[in-house]
Amino acid sequence: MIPPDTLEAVVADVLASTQVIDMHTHLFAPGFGSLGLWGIDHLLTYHYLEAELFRSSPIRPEQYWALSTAQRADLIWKTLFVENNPISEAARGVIAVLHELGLDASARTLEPYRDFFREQNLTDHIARVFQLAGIESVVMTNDPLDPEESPLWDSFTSDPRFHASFHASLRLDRLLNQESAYTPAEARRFLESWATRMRAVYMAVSLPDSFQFPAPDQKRDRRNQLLTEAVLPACRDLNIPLSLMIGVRRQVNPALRLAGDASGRADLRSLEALCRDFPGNRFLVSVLSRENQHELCVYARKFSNLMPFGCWWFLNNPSTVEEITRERLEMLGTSFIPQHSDARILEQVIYKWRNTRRTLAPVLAKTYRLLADDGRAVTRDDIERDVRRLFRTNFEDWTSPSPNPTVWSPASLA
Ligand code: FIX
Ligand code: ZN
Repeated sequence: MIPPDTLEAVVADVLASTQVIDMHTHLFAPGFGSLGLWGIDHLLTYHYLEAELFRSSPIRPEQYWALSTAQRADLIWKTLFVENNPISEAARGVIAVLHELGLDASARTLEPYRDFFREQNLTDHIARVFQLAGIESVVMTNDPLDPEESPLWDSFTSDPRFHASFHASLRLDRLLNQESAYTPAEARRFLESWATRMRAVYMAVSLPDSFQFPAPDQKRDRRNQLLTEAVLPACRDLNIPLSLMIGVRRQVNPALRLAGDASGRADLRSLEALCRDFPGNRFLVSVLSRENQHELCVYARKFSNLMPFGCWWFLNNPSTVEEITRERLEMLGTSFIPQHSDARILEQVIYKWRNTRRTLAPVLAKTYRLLADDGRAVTRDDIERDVRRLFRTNFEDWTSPSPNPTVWSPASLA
C-alpha cells in the first residue's frame, strides 16, 4: 500500500515514466522539410503569443505582418519577455523549453538561442525533444488538399525511418469546410486512397459552434452530405475513427490571421445524432467551449463509440484542465483520453506535456485518496495501469483495432 503522504509523488513518477502518444499535433516529420517548424523564432511567433503581443504593444497587425519572422520574434521577446514577465501559459512555456534545453532563459536578446538552434542536427534534436517531453510518438495533421503538403508525401512514404514516431491523420477541413468540386462518390474514393497511402490512424475535421447534424436542410447541406456519403463510409471501410473538433469560430478577427479564431458553445445534439445513427463508426471528440464539457461526458456515457479527448486550445490552461479532467474521471473512470498537445512547433511538446503531467498528478492523486478513504487503496501497478490506459491504450485500441475483434459473449466471462 502507498502511504497517503507519498501518493502524489508516486503518481507524478508514474506519469513521468510513461511515454505518451500525442494524438493530435501540427508537427511534421523531417521528410516534410520546411513544413516542420522548430527553433526560437517559430516558438516566439506561435499564434498564441501573437494574440498576446497585440494586447501589450501598440503595433498594429498590418505593421506586424510586414516584418520578417526574425523581426517579429525579436518584438515578441522584447514585449512579452523583457518588458513584461512571461506569466501567461504560452509565454511561460517558452521559458520552460529554453530551461529544459539547458539554456539560460533570461537573455535580453535572441542571439544566444539562435546560435544554439543553428547548431542542432534535426534528427538528433527531435529524438532529444521527444525524450525530454516523455513522448513516444506524435500524430501529424495531414491535408491531402494542401498544395504545399501533398507533393511531399512521396518522399515521406519512401522514408520508413520516421513512421514509428510520426503517424498521419487525414484532415478534412478543406474538403468539408471549403468549396471543393468533389461529388460524394469521388470524395470517398479520394479519401480511401489517401488514407491508405498515408496510413492514416484517423480522419479529422474541425467544426464551427453552429454545426448541425442533421441540418434543417440536410439534403442540400454539402458538408453533411459529404460526411454521410463519403467520410463515414470511408472510415468504416478502413476501420479508423473520425475525430470531430467542435466549437471553433474561425476568423472573428481576420487581421490577426491564425490568432484570429475564437470559440463558441455548440449544440451537442448533433453529436448525439451521429453516435446513434452511425453505430459502425467510432468518434474521437474534443469540444472547444468550456460550457460543452459536461454534456460531452454525458454523451460518452450513452455511446460507447464516442471517445472524448484533450483539453483543446483555449482550454489548455492548468485551471481548466484540472476542472475538465476531474469531471471526466468522475463520470467516465479511465475511458477517455485526457490530453493532446496540439503543438505546432516541435519544442512545444516539452512544455505542453510537462504542464499536463504537473496538473494531472494532484488530480489523479486526489482520486486515489478518495478511493482509499472509501475502502480500497491502490498499488503502483494499479496506477500504472490507469496511466497507460489514459495516455496510450485508449488511443491505440481505437486506432489499431485487432484484425479479428473478439466478440463479447457470456463465455468470455467464464
Ligand atoms: O483546428 C485545429 O486543429 C486547431 O488546433 C488549430 O487550428 C489551432 O490554430 C491551434 O493551433 C490550437 O491549438
Ligand atoms: Zn489542432
